[in-house]
Amino acid sequence: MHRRMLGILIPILVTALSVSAHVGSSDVFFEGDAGPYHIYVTVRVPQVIPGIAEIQVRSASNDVRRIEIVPMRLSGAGSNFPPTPDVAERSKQDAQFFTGSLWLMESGALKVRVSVEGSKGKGELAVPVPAFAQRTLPMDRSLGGLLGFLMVFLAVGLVFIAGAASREGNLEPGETPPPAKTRRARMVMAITALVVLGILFLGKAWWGAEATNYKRGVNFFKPPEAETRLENRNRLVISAKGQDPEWSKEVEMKDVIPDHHHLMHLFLIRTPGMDRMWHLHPERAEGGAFVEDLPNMPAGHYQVFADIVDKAGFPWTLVGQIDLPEISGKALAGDDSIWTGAPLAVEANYASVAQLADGGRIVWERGSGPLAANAAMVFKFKVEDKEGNPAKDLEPYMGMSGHAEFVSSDMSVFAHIHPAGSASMAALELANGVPEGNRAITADQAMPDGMPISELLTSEVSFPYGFPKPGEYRMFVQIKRAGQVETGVFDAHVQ
Ligand SMILES: [Cu+2]
Repeated sequence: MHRRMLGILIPILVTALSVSAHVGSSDVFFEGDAGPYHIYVTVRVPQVIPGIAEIQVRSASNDVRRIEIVPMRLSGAGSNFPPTPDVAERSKQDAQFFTGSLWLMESGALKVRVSVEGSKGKGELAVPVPAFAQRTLPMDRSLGGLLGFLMVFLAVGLVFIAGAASREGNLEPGETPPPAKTRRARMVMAITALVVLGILFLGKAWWGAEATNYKRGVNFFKPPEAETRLENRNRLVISAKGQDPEWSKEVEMKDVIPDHHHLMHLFLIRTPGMDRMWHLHPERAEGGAFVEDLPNMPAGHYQVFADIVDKAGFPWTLVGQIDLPEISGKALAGDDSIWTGAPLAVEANYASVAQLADGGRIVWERGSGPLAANAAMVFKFKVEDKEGNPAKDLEPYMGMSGHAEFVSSDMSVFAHIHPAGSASMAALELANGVPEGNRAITADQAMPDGMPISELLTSEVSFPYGFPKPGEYRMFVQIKRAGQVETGVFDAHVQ
């Protein structure tokens, strides 16, 4: 019995680990402004669809009276006609904390619209939620047994009821049924049994078709494979292959939309050890593949994560691996960046300070105490110049004050996070109706790259996020100072 249970549990664990839209990190973390109110939103996405999403909203100020939440499609039909919103419940212990549960009825690119009411009037925003079934729930054994027993009981009962009705239906009390009636009753019972068996058979076929459909949905949303090959010594060609054969028809590379300035954000991490990381931006070639002329790279085994956003606003991370020979390539340029340092596998560095190439440093204000899995947190980083003063030379990097990649040591978690949270910026813009021409960044964060930012950016950058499970993680925090992209790396042990 125990061994059989284990047999059921292990496949569930395996499938639960492989989820897309980031990798292994399906919950949504968000920070932003609903009109005059600064709020933090966490959406715990259900493992099965239809399923219940748990929504948590924290207001930064104490002047919020009421918060309403409602799920909608991210874009297209249905995105402008919300159903009646639910009122989020205010916590009794903490007046700035609100929670609610929402049914998500379909998979795909959804959003949760959050409407805030308080002493400064009304405000509203939408948080993109990529909803997808991550696994098939097995039926509980005792429930299965009970339902099976009820089915047999009902089926057999029906046959006997039909027989009894035809045999004794119009008898006087106490009268014995004549043999002709008994014979007819047997006929009726046989026919009823056939009909019941027919219904059961059709029911099983229907159940099977539904289950197959559902399983296909689960496969559809698994992270697509990044198929990579090297051409002409340093040209990396990346194409995508879904784990479901229909995937490539639904998600066409020619239709992916730009996400903070680029159609694809490609991360190459040398494994094991994660001692080198490249953040590159391949161009789309004819036929839909992406190509990147690689910079100088040492030979090694590389983990590939490539972020794209499909036309509906659903974020996908293509996942792959490639063995590369030593590459002498082009110089890094534009938004591309590299980090080199000590390997995680050999010496995890739990320091909260990361040295930068120019003598400056990034300090993680992590507070004390262990880091817990599944807790929504705000990761705050202070940037200092080489004198130890708050850096005054931060610039927007691809439209934002910072970018962070959270990667687990076994590569089962990869999340590319921004100050606004874990949603892709393209989806955030779609969800909030930012016009096409202004797609690079959300309206309230519009900061053209290259402009001096002393007035716009402070020396701090923060990211709302939560580790999805215990383990060792490496966090790459990327900022831009005086025209130069710099990466600070922090290791975290999560319990
Ligand atoms: Cu980014």
